[in-house]
Amino acid sequence: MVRSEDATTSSTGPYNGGNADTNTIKLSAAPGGTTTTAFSDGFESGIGNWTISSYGALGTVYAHTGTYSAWSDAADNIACATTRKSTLVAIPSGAINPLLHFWTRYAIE
Ligand SMILES: [Ca+2]
Repeated sequence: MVRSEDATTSSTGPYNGGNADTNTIKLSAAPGGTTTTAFSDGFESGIGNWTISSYGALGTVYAHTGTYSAWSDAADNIACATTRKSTLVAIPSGAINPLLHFWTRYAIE
């Protein structure tokens, strides 16, 4: 519901004491279609879905949800430590606007 209020200050409008319109029409809508999650992993069941290079492991520090998170460290003189999904994630055919969401934390020195 949207209500407007004029610039008068001697009435009862909630914003500035103006004259508020009497609109009481309420509209609502919900998104159509369905949302399909092709893959989700918060590491609560381990790191079996992932290939973690040297200097990485399952941990309990900085979990975004639950107890566990995965981490990969960058020790001195290591070009790149990675945490990689071991198998491809299949995007359902006909998917519209597929999205990738992930949480990450960096500590850069
Ligand atoms: Ca987690």
